[in-house]
Amino acid sequence: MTDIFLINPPFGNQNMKVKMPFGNSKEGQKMNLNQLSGRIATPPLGLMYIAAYLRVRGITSKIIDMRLKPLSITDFKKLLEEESPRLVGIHTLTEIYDNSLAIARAVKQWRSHIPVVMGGPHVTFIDQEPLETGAVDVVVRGEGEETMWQLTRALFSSDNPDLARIPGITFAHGSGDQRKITRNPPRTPISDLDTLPLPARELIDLKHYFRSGIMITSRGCPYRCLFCSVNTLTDGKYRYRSVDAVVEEMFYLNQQLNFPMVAIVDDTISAYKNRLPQLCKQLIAKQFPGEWTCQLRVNEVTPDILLLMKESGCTNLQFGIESGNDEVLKAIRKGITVKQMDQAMKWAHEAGIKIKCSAIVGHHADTPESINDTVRLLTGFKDQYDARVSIGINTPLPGTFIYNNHEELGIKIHSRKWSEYIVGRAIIDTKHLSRMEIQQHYAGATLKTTAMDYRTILNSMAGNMGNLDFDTVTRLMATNTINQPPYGGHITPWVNEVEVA
Ligand code: B12
Ligand code: SF4
Repeated sequence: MTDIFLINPPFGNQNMKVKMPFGNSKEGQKMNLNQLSGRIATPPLGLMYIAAYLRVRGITSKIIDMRLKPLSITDFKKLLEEESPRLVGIHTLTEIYDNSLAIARAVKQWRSHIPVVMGGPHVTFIDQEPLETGAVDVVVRGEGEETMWQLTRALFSSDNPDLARIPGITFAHGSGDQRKITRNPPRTPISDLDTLPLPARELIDLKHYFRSGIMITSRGCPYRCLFCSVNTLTDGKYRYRSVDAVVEEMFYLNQQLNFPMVAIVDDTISAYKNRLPQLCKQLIAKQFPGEWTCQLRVNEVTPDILLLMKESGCTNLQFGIESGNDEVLKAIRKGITVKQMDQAMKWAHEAGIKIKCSAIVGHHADTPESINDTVRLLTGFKDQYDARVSIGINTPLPGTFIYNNHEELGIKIHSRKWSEYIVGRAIIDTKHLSRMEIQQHYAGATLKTTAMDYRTILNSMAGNMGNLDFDTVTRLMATNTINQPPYGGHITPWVNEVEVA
C-alpha cells in the first residue's frame, strides 16, 4: 500500500477539443493531446522533491505523471481502488488547474473522506478557489516539503487534526453551511537547500521523458520582472545549493543514470556572482564528462565566465531577452539592456555555446514599433549567431505584478478561465494593443524568427484560440499583414470576430 499519491496532471491547452482531461478513454476520446504531452514532458521535480523528503521520514509515495502517460478517469479510479492511498496530492500550474480540479473531484467521487491536497505555483496565489469547490481540503502555498511532512503527520495520526498550527497552508473545515476556509501564515522558505534529499527519481519512469536529466541548483530569483511570479512565489528569498552538492548531482545524472546532457532548470543560475565560475572550475577540475545547459541573464555574463562554462561542458544556454526595446525593458523592470544582449550573444557565440533566446510580445508598454524592434533583434541573433528563438504572449499569471496591478498598467484582462492563461493565446488588451493585435503580432513574430512555418503556427493557434479548426483560422488570417512589417498596419478582426471565450 502507498501512503500518498502525488499527481502531475496532464496539459490541457494543446487541443481545445478536450472535454475531459483524461486521454484514450470514452470520456476523453477527443483528446489527442496526451500523445503530444508525453513527448515534451519533463520529470516533475517538485513532486519528486516532496516524495524524497517524505520517504526519509517513513511516508511512501507514488508519483503518477498523467502528462507522460494518459490515464482514463476510470483507470485512475481503479488505481485508487487497488492502492488505496491515504492522501492524494495534486500539482497545479495555472494552465492545468482545471485538470488538477478534475482529478480532485475523481478522488472525492471515489472516497470523499480521503484528504485531497493541492500545491504548486497557481494555488500558492489562488488558494480559496479550489477549496470552495469542496473537492480540495488543503492548499499548500509555496514550498511543499516541510509543509507536506507536517500535514501528513497531523492527518495520519488523528481523526481530528489541528491544522491551524501548520504554516503555509490554507484549509477547509466544517461542512455544509458551517464550512469555513482558514489561511494560515506563510512558511519561511527552506534556507539550506543542501539539507534536502535528492529528488526521488526512482519513482518515475525516467527513460520516457523528453529531457530527463533535469535538476535545480537554486530556488527563487532576486529580480522582480513584472511578468514573472518567481519572486513572490519564493517570498523574495533566493537560495542556492553548495557547489559540491551541485557537482555531485551532475555526476550522478551523467555517470549513474547515463544522461549525456544535464539540464539545469533554475530560474537564473547566475544570480549569486561567484557561484557559477566556482561551479565551472570544479567541473573542469573533476573532468565532468557530460554536457550541460542552463538559463541565465545577459547582464550576468562576461567573456571569461562563458569560456569557463564552455570548458566545463556547457554546450547550450538560454537567455531571457523578453524585448528588443530598451524602453519596454525598463517598463517591465527586466534590468537588462539591448546593448548587454548584443554583447552576451556575441561572447556566447565566440565561446562556442549554442544559444536560445526567449522573448515576449504584448508587454503593457509594447507598441507595434517596439515589437518590430524585438523581431529585428531576434532575426539578427538568428542570422548572426544561429540562435534559436522562442516567443510567448504576455500572460498575467497569478502572483505577477501585472496580474496584481493590471488596471494601473492599463491592462484589461479578458478571461478568468485559467485554461486560457497560456503563452500562445492573447487574453489582454494593453493601452497600445488589443488582444487581437497581440495575437497577430505573436503569429508574425513567430513566423519571422522561429523555424515554425505558417501552417504550424496557425495550427497551434487554432488550438490555443478555442475550438477553431485550421481552415477557420486560415480564413481569418488570410488578409492580415503578418508577412509584411511593420506589423500592426491593417489588422483583420480576428478574436473579435470569433468570440471563443
Ligand atoms: C523548470 C521550470 C520549467 C521546466 C520543467 C518543470 C518541471 N518539469 O518540473 C519547463 C521548461 C518544462 C517548464 C515549462 C513551463 N513552465 Co515552468 N518553470 C520552471 C521553473 C523555473 C522551476 C520549476 C521547478 O522545477 N522548481 C523546483 C521545484 C522543486 O519546485 P516546484 O515545481 O515549484 O514545486 C515545489 C512547490 O511548488 C510545491 N509543490 C508543487 N507541486 C505540489 C503539489 C503538492 C501536492 C504540494 C503539497 C506541493 C507542491 O512543492 C514543491 C517542492 O517545494 C519555475 C519557476 C519557479 N521557480 O517555480 C517555472 C514555472 C513553474 N513555469 C511556469 C510556466 C508558466 C511554464 C510554462 C507554462 C511556460 C510555457 N512557455 O509554456 C511551461 C508549461 C509547463 C507545464 N504545462 O507543465 C510558471 C508557472 C506559473 C503558473 N502560475 O502556473 C513558473 C512559476 C515561472 C513563471 N513564469 O512565473 N517550466
Ligand atoms: S523573469 Fe527571470 S530574472 Fe526575471 S524575475 Fe523571473 S526568474 Fe527572475
